[in-house]
Amino acid sequence: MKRIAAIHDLSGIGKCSLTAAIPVISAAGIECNPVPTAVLSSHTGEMEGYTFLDLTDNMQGYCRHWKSLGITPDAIYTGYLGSLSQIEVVKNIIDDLSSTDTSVVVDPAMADSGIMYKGFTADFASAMKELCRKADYILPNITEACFLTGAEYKTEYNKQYIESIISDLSSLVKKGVILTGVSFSPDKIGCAVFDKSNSSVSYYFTEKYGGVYYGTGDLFASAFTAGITKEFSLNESAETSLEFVHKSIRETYLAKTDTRFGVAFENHLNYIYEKYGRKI
Ligand code: PXL
Repeated sequence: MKRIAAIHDLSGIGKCSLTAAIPVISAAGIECNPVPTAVLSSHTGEMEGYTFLDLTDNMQGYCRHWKSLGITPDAIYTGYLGSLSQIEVVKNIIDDLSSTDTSVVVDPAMADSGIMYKGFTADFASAMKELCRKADYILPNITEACFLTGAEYKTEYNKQYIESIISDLSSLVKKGVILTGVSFSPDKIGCAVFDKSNSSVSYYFTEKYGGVYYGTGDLFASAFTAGITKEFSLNESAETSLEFVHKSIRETYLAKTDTRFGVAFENHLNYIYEKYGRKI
């Protein structure tokens, strides 16, 4: 069985980070090995009074033990990181645990809707850019892409704007850039996929529902990393991830639940299993 090391926080409420990565990667028929970066009582968006236990000091020894067990992940997937020093630790872990066959996927989770998540600064974005240089694939949303490149954040834009951001990001990575949250019309949203092997940009869209849906970036990146690890193409992995997230958002939108608590992805894990689970 293939294995993915997922370097993320564990948030008790909100269905994001590890509570998204573990079920999605498992449904794909891949072992998910978590490297918890922090333990929070909930994610930090639109939530007050959450608890936060930083695990930076635990991470290096945790992964050194894996190394002593002869563990080499097929992919290393990083998401929300709680501090600048944690980025340095994650860079070392990638160097220690990966082989030439290990895919490195970095989701530079730090911002959305034009602003940084609570507690993050411009310094964090610079450090995250350095982490992106270790990646085969990165999956920023448009806000994160702007913080990484210095581009102006816009809510209305055209293909030229998107492709100029992608072009700036492409020098950071080895294989591809998946820019999420791309929308050229009020009723459609999706992603732009840059394949560095042939310099092509492909677009995928689904229906757009109003509202902010927490954890969907993590669900998308988890499904994407699973697809790549099962050796589906970059474009196929991105398209499946988008469809999976779309199904989960649609159900949540129709149920009118409090979106701070995450989307109803559980009922759509069968889609991931059908797409990826059967392939060795
Ligand atoms: O989904 C991204 C994410 C992950 N983990 C924590 C977060 C967020 C976004 O707000 O706060 C703790």
